[in-house]
Amino acid sequence: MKISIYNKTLVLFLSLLVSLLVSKACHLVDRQALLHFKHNIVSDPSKLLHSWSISSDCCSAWEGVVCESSGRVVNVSRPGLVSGNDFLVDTYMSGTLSPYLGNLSFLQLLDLSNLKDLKGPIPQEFGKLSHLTHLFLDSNMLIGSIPTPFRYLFRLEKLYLGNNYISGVVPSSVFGSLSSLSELGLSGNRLSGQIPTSIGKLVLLTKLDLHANNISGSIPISIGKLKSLTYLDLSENRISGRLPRSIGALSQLVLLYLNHNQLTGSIPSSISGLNSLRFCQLSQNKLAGALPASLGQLPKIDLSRNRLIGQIPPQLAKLHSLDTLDLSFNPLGLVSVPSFFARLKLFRLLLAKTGIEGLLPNWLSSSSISILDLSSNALTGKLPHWIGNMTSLSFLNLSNNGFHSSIPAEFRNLALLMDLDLHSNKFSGHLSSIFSKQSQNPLGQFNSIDLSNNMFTGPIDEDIGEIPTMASIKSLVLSNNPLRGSIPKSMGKLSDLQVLKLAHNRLSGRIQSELGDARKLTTLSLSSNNLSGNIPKEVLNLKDLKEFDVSRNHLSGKIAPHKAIIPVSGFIDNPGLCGAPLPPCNHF
Ligand SMILES: *[C@@H]1O[C@H](CO)[C@@H](O)[C@H](O)[C@H]1NC(C)=O
Ligand SMILES: *[C@@H]1O[C@H](CO)[C@@H](O)[C@H](O)[C@H]1NC(C)=O
Ligand SMILES: *[C@@H]1O[C@H](CO)[C@@H](O)[C@H](O)[C@H]1NC(C)=O
Ligand SMILES: *[C@@H]1O[C@H](CO)[C@@H](O)[C@H](O)[C@H]1NC(C)=O
Ligand SMILES: *[C@@H]1O[C@H](CO)[C@@H](O)[C@H](O)[C@H]1NC(C)=O
Ligand SMILES: *[C@H]1O[C@@H](CO)[C@H](O)[C@@H](O)[C@@H]1NC(C)=O
Repeated sequence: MKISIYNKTLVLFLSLLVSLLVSKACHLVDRQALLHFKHNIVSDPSKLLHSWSISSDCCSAWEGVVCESSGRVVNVSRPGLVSGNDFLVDTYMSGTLSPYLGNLSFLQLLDLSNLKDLKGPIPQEFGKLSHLTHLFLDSNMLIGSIPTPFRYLFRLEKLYLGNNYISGVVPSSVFGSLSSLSELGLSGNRLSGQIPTSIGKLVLLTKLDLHANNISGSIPISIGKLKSLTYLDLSENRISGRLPRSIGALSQLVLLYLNHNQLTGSIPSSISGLNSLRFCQLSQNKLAGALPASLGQLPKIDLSRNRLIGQIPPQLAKLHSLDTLDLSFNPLGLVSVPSFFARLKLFRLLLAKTGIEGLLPNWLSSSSISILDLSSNALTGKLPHWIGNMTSLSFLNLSNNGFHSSIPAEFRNLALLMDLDLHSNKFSGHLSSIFSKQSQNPLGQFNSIDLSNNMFTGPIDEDIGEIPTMASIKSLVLSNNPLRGSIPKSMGKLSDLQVLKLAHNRLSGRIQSELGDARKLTTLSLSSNNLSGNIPKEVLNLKDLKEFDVSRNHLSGKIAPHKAIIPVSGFIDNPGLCGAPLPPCNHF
């Protein structure tokens, strides 16, 4: 008895010793498979596979290869993007995926993600990798369809094939059998067809990302069986039909993105059961009917660009955590903004084209809204003096309304305002209250201003280029006003200005050569004014100039040689102007 136990222990010890000694000696089949993979890689600029040499052992010497003690390869990890605590390696690898990789019968993890340039199809042979738990091939240039033999990957837990050119349908048989799957990422491909009903069998799924494909059909009712789902992104597809009531059963759901589809019908009331929901996007669909009375405790509600009608449910007033409400572009017929909004602590309020009429609601004066979009409504009357009390404003869009007044002096108090769009109203008077607003810090410097299609008479402030709040403006659009005066010389000092549109005004005087100092200008539109003199070569030769239009003025002289390709239409109707692309000067 004793001896026998001793013998057994000895045998065990010896076999352990042997296994330790021979461990890490790479199995020939695995070695062959990896070498064949390397063979099919035609470019490896960062030498990710440099250590994979014939003369060394694949288990002990090859970077990114991990074996188990018997010498079988279990993990292969050579992604193109590796981030550590304070480093980030980003590289690529060109080539195709060798079918030999299918011979790595003990493989658990294959990570060839983010290599950017892996081409060709995913080999059918990958269906033989029956031990595979993790497959990451995302962010490459892979084509073809998802191989049907994937249905044999019973142990697969995470499958990421996103950002490739994978086409075809999402095979029903695959979904039906991958019962261990917890994360599935197929976004940014060219997948079409429907989401198979069999998806309901993936009960362990926590993350499902199919966004940015060409998926059609409706959302299967069986989706309600995915009780562990926390992340569901089906946005940017062509999914139609109604939102199934069963979606309300996904009580773990934190993120629900269904925006940019063709969903119809009303939003099911069951959606109020999504108690964990924090991020929800249903915008850009064809959702109709009334707004849901409850959307859980969402901090952000974006139902913009749908076909929703009716009033805003008063229950909304109880959403103390609501910071964003976007109902823009729905035929809501709101008439007025409900006054209970005053009690919400909103950061962003977007109600463009929702049928609001009349005066700007008074309660706004005491709100701390930062982003306000009430554009494309039927607001009228004056811009009130109390607008200056909305000192938290950073973005204001009141375009496409019927405001008719000058800009009150108090507008100067909007110290944080960066983007202002007042186009297509009947605003009149000076511009100084806008341009020379107060601002203590760079946070309040203007980024964009659009005052086009109004009745502003100006003139444009002579010192516009020296006003601190204008120092980093990128886009200034003042077209279609009766602006008088000249184009200030100081505009050349707006060193970040990319877009300057002053067309259809009554500006006179010369185009100053100093305008050429605004080095970042890409678009310069001065058409239909009363400008005279020649076109300074400094302006014509602005390095980034893409769009240039000085037509319909009184400019004269020879057009200086320039690199930008400017069509004739950009110069026409200036009686004194000549030279390419207009007819040569000696014709005059
Ligand atoms: C292989 O990868 C899996 C999944 O990331 C991991 O859990 C496992 O620890 C790895 N095995 C070895 C031996 O590194
Ligand atoms: C999307 O699928 C439809 C057919 O369902 C097809 O006509 C269309 O070309 C596809 N679009 C893309 C971008 O693949
Ligand atoms: C705007 O602010 C001024 C100064 O703080 C205050 O006197 C005035 O009552 C406020 N107006 C409104 C409408 O809240
Ligand atoms: C303001 O809203 C209109 C639509 O109502 C839109 O076209 C415009 O781009 C918006 N302006 C800005 C600066 O976003
Ligand atoms: C156009 O400018 C000239 C001076 O350059 C001026 O005499 C003339 O009155 C202006 N015409 C209009 C319509 O403003
Ligand atoms: C496994 O891979 C296939 C290609 O898919 C090869 O044809 C086989 O020769 C290879 N088998 C071995 C044992 O290396």
